[in-house]
Amino acid sequence: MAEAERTDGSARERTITGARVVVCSPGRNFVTLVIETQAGVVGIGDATLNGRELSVASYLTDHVIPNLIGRDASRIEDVWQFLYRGAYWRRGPVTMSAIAAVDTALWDIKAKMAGMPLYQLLGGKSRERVLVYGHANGKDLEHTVDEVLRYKEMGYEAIRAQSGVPGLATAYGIGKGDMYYEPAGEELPEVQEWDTRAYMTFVPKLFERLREKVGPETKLLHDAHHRMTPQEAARLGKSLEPYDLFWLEDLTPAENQEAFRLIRQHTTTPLAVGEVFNTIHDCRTLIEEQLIDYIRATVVHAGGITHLRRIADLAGLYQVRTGSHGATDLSPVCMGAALHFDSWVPNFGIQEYMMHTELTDEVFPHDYRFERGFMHCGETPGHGVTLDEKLAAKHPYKPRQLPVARLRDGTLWNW
Ligand code: GCO
Ligand code: MG
Repeated sequence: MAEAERTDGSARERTITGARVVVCSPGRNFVTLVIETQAGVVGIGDATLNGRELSVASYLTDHVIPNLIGRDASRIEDVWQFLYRGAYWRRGPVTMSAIAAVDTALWDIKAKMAGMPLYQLLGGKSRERVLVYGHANGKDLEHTVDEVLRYKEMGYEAIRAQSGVPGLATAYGIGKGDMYYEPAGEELPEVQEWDTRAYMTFVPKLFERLREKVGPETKLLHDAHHRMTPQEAARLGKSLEPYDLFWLEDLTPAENQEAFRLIRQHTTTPLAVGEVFNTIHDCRTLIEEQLIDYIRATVVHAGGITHLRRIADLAGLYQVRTGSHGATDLSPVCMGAALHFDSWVPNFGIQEYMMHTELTDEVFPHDYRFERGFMHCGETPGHGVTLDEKLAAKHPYKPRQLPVARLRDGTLWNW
């Protein structure tokens, strides 16, 4: 019998009877929250925070789950408010990822009980398919050009290009293998060298060549990964204007949102920010002053569907569009939920899509699919992603941390 059919919809049936955290490592670490109800309907949420997985797992197990047992799973908003306000200590990546996991699991349960795919509960589809961008990463300029052309062959209409920089041993975004990029490689952080000048001299050359090769149609994106000062960021944006980028991402850290005023005054290159944001407060000024074009907050790190929707609605007032983070360190559970969100959200821009490994896809069976540059969420009730716990148990947690960056003189910089 299907889960939805077992439910009689009464309050007793909706009671949360159990919840547990599953940490597994099918190629990389993932944290998943599983919530069970009296009716037997189960929902899951992603709680993965790259390099800090066990902190979220512990926050969930020690402080969140005891508060969930006995509650009505249908009261998503009230549970969200309880976990956010009720903790007294607000915001932060660990807390907000934990809240996101609960929120995603509860939306999954509600949609399953309603017998509907999640996008229907959000208000139905605003589009037929979800535009995604893939990652073309090369060790040098020529290799990156080849990779971009390879992604174009695969049907991508939007491609992010990252390249090794002459004179720098490592650069953000350059993976070891061919298809799968994963930055968290070592038990203790790998130290990578950084030189802004070398980078800023090189990047315009890369995009000049890329634009020549791909023509005017392909949407090209680039991630600067927080390395510039605001003034350098402004100059980089200006120097890339002739190559008509879809966006330039994370030019400078955004704890100080006002820093973007300077960048914005000097360049018309579209700006994207937000993968490390947890709440609407992290981007309020950026949005209200129209200092960015795309907000990259995501389901798992920004408090779940419930909170991401608030961010997107604020952004919509200012013609800022969504462009959610979708790296491999966000599990397929997050991707599934994000695709339902993307299918609904009126001010959708683009979705980042990095393929998970085959093993990850086996541990998290799902009904979303990629087709010639676009993703499609499925029609299964819920968000359409499940967890094979038996298989997950065969791939236990492995300690891994993200790299750090240092300038040539040894100064610690932003990775
Ligand atoms: C992106 C991101 C990622 C992050 C990673 C950190 O734009 O996809 O910058 O690659 O570096 O998610 O865990
Ligand atoms: Mg990024």
